[in-house]
Amino acid sequence: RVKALPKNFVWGGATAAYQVEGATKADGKGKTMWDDYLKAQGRFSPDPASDFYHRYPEDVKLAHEYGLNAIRVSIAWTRIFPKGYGEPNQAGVAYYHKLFKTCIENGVTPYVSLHHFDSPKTLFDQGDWLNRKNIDYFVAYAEFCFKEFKEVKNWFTINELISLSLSQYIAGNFPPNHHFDVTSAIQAQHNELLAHARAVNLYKSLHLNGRIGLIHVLQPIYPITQTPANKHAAALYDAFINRFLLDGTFLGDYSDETMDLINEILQKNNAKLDIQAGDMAILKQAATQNDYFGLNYYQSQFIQAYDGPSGNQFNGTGDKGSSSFSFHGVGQVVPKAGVPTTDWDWNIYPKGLYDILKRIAKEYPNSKTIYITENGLGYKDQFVSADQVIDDEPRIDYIDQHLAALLQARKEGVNVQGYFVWSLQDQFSWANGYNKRYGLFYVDFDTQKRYVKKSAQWFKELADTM
Ligand code: BGP
Repeated sequence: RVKALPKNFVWGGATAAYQVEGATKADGKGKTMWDDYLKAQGRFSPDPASDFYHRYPEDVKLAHEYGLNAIRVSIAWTRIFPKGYGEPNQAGVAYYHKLFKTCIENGVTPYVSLHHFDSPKTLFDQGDWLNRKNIDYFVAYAEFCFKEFKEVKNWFTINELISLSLSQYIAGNFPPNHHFDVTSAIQAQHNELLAHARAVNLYKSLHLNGRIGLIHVLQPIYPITQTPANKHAAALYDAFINRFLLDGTFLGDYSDETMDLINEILQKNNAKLDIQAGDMAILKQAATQNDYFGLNYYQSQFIQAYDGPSGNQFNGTGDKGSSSFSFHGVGQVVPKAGVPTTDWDWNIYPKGLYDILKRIAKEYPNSKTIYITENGLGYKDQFVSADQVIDDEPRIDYIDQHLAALLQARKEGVNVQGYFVWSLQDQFSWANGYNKRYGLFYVDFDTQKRYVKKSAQWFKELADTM
């Protein structure tokens, strides 16, 4: 097991507004793209989630007591602008001032994202990120937050552009549930990159005393065997989910090699990408202005070449072995012997984190300082009794192995300065509901009581080594 943390390491827990706050109708909050969708689906409710809207003082205090010096939170766009634009909702503004104050008073530095999968319903109905006007609305919302929340010194624009676009338009497990709509998936990525870049350029021009970046989840893609066809499949899928976004963010340009791969995918799927005059200049200007990079890592994928029809099955229940993913002309996800998986079929592969950190440092030096902004294990934690600490040993193993990978990369010169576990407390998972738990603290969703897990105690022991 990892014995000690580096001095001054950022040691945090992560949350996202819609997954923890609950109170989806409180104090003038507007609907997100999820509210009506979840209701119609009838599987689970986003209320009260972890009731963080009311219980944040308790959670922040727990974070502090268990040695965390940082927390990731997101601002719910629709608490500030219920429709996504217009007049700010003062009750929402007041809530976030109180939250940030509580964090700062407890020595738990807030790292704040502006968009974490919770697009305003009004804007979602107008095309969400596929509508270029959405970019203007986002930048206006960002500008308001930058100027209003001066106490925030660490910003992230958007969380996981690829997960949003892939889940909305390829895998179909987020609204509007399109399957293999390749045009929308690539266009949403480009438009979100533009929104990010414009927000960064604006933030820098305001000369505020703080830092800004964005968050990508990266999934290293390995060919299942080293045949030329499998290697090419891996390169294609890597371009689609990692490289296009990394190039756009840190080169401010899609390299020729990246575009060759992307164009091959587009051509095979009768899809297209619209890049307008001036777009690339905006990306270019932002590429060197990011202060840091938030890297989320959960898993790697193993790919084999595939030319059959696209199709997928999403495992949103935790029934092991129920997922599949085949992308026409790109590749098919296959299991790799010897690589364990979670109940939701996510590969547990810490070496992937080491590999991706080394790659980022080498190929994208503009990423500057890296923080692991999410990593953790979805697990069916078992509550025994109120006086018994919840035993989540597999989570400790998972985090420990990934921390070891991080520290190894750091030893070899990669500038990683922090780690946020996903998640601080158990919370609502978008397409999985409530049985996929990630927290250091167990939440009884009926009573909203918090209980300590073994992983929280272990987190504290490590914090004490700093
Ligand atoms: C990331 C998201 C989080 C979180 C996490 C775990 O993609 O940024 O919001 O949910 O993954 O994913 P899931 O809840 O699907 O298990």
